[in-house]
Parts: sequence; C-alpha cells; structure tokens
Amino acid sequence: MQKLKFAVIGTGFWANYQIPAWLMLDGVELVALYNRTRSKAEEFARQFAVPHVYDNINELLDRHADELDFVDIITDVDTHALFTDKAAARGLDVICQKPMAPNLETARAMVETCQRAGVRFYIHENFRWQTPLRALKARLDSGIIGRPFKARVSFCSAFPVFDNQPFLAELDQFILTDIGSHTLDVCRFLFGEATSLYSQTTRVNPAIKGEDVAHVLIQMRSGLTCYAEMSYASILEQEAFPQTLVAVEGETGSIVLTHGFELRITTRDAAGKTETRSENAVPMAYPWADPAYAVVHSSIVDCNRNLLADLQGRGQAETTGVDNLETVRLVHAAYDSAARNEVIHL
Ligand code: 89V
Repeated sequence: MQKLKFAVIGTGFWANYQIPAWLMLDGVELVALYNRTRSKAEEFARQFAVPHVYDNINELLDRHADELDFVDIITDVDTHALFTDKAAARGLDVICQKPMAPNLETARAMVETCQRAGVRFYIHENFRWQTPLRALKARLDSGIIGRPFKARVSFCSAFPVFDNQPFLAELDQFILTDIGSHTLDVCRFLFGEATSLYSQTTRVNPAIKGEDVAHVLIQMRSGLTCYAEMSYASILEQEAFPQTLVAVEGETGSIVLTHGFELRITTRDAAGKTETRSENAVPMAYPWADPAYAVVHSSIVDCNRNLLADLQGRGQAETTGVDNLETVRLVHAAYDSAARNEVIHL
C-alpha cells in the first residue's frame, strides 16, 4: 500500500513522542515540519530525517499541499482551529491533538469546517488506547461482572506536570480541559454516552491560573453512575501518574484497575462464594518513550494506528472529530455545572 504523506504542525514537547510513534508504523512518510520557532523544527528534522522545515504555515501548504495526504496538528489548543481551517481549505485530512478547542463553539466550527471542505477530521485522543483500559473494556464486554451499575475513574497525582508543560499553568481552565478531555473520554469509551452530570472544581496550587481538582458525577444512558475524579494536588501513598485507575461494580462482580496495570476481578458463584483473580495488562515499552509517561506514550502508537487505518480505508477511527465533540461537550458541561452549582442535562 502506498505510504500516506503528512506534515507535523508544531514541534513542542508532545512532538517528541508523537513523531517517533508515527515512525513505528508502516504506511506513513513525514514530509515536512512547521514550528513558529524554526530552530526547534530544525532540531526535529535532523533527529528524524525530515526533508522540509518551515516557520510559515502558508509556505508549507503552498509548497506541499499537492503531495500531502494529511496534517498532524500538535500545537497548543489556541491554534488548533486556525491550522485546521488552513489544512481543510487545501483539501487535507486533519488530525488534531486533544483538547480539540478552547470551547465548544470553536470545536463545533472545526467539525463543520472539515465537513464542508469534505476532509476527514480526527482528534488524537490516546488515553482510551492505553493497554490496561483496553483490557478492562474487554473484560466488561465479556460480561464477567454482569451489568455494570457503578464506577469510579480516577486520575489523581502530585506529578509536577508544569515542569514539562509550563503553558498548562497559564490556562484559565486547566484540569478539566487537559485531563478531563482524557478522563471523560475514557468514561464514554467504557460506559457509553451520558445523560446528565454534576461537577465541582477547586484550585489548590496557588501558582497556577486554572483549577487543579475536579469531581464529575455522570449519569450514563445505560443506567450506570460514574464518578470521575481528577487532581494534580493529591499527595498519595503511591504516586499513580500517569495511570488512570478504575473501579467498576456490576451485578455479578467487580473489576478494579489498580496501580501497576493490574486488573483485580472479583466474581461470586451460584453458592455465593466470591473469588478474586489478578491479571496484568502491561503496556509496550518503547525506547523513545519517557518512562515517567510510559503508559500514555505507548497508547500514542495504538491511537495513530487506528487513525491511519481509517485514513487508508481499512478500518473505522474511534476518535473522529464528530465523536470527540461529545467529549468536549462533557468537559464544558462540567465547567458550566461547577460554575452554576447545578446538574446539567445533556
Ligand atoms: O496527555 C496529556 O494530555 C498530558 C498529560 C499526560 C501530562 O496529561 O498533558
């Protein structure tokens, strides 16, 4: 199959992982890099043998739009819409990092722009591709705990996330956009769509602008109630970053995804005897991954593989722009709920 040619827009922190993750896959060729600071793009070009570098996006598109199949936007959220518009106007398919946009209106407009331009639009939402979350989902789908009715999805840590991504400290809306985009997407992936939610947020760290703690209680269409908790202010006995920990209760058992990618599955037999067994769902360890982020970085490869299959007409992408709009809707419903101290009906 012919390789799809693409350009990366934005060579900041996340490109260190997104680019090598792409290069793990057959079927793609990275042709050009854009970054507003040219020297940063040049460093990446040297490291990954990319032939063309630009600090002017129009120039990149003028010179390469004809040969490119898609662009991968890895910039900060504020420029996602701008670059999506420019690529769509040239007829290029678009992959964009999460969160799709700073607000729901912009996210909707991005989806519509791509639909009008007749290009495919995907969000690089990788958390649902994490090995332990996939294993948990497979266990739930197997029916081993019966109908799930209650869940807790946690992303709580004291990891100094601002050291690697200082712009996160400047966001007026922080944890629900940065981590909530992932956590609430994981809730949708595991349990389906929501009908209402109630949220509360707090800022503990005085050195940042946005909130660093959020609680979201979500009612799912299936009848399950899900508590999603996120925090970067949690000094815990066992640091969990960047693991998402999950506990699900069903009518015939429970599954806990705990530290170290362990699934603990408890079931009860007809005689009423309970049994707990342990399974491990350890992610791939790639040499380019930062060990502090390993489970996240390995999921980038699986997310890219899924998007590439769709781009090549071999499969169905999970995290299309249309699908991800539902996650963006939850994120902003959670902000509205916290601001108004009200349940939001979706
Ligand atoms: O994946 C992310 O969005 C990153 C991190 C894992 C630190 O949250 O910002």
